[in-house]
Amino acid sequence: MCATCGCGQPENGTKILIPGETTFSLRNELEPHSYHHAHEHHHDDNSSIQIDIERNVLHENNLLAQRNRGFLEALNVFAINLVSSPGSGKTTLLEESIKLLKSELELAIIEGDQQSMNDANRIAATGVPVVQVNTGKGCHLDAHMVLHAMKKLELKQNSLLFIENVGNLVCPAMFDLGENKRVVIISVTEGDDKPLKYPYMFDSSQVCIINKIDLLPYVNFNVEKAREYALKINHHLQFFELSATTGEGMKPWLDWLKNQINGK
Ligand SMILES: Nc1nc2c(ncn2[C@@H]2O[C@H](COP(=O)(O)OP(=O)(O)O)[C@@H](O)[C@H]2O)c(=O)[nH]1
Ligand SMILES: [Mg+2]
Repeated sequence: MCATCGCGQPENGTKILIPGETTFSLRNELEPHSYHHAHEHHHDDNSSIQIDIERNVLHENNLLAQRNRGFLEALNVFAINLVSSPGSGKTTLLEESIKLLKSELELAIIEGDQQSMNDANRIAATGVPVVQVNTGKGCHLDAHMVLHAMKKLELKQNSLLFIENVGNLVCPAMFDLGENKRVVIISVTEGDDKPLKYPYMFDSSQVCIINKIDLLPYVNFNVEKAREYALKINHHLQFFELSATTGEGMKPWLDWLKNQINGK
């Protein structure tokens, strides 16, 4: 078990796949100081064991995230970590963004899901390089998985890397992947109180996309309230309101991406 969030131990059952190619599994980069280290210590109660394991898991992840950051910096690659609940439109936003950016920028994508190649196949259809990470029981990507996926992708210099995290507004908040920016997406079908219910995700992100605005006439979602709640959690958040399917509001998002890369 991953003691930080209670999901399956990330090293077990994680697979990295490329559409049309064979699978490979992960080794632990930082053996022997593995996730299981803490249970060798003596503790008086269970809560202190829990805290030690959590600290070790996150400490190990943070070390690898720093390594990823160095890897990305050396190649001058800008990395975006896309986080949201399942179904908010991450893959659709990626598909549409890729179509509009691929003539100008070198792109690469890492897709995270517990199972299936569905999203990698959708991205592969756009013609850009993609790897799928299946986390098995794991409910988030971690820096170790991303390191292997980046190596498998053979990232080009000066490119833009999108990482679509596993759909979950809780656990991915705790795992730094070494990204340059974290972008949280909420869709208008999810309710405008999500920032209050899942504050850590909004606190750890720099950008918040409100997606599916084409559905606003049909749902009870107050955009101003959603923004107000999110800003209560993190007053630095920058917002984009868009519809990945109709294309409304896509331009400011794409301009922001291009500015990030040019201004880096
Ligand atoms: N109406 C509407 N539907 C959308 C929009 N973006 C995504 N969807 C739909 O939402 C569903 C989930 O989208 P997907 O991209 O797979 O979400 P993910 O799980 O976050 O990757 C699909 O049926 C999409 O067609 C949007 O802007 N408007
Ligand atoms: Mg998806």
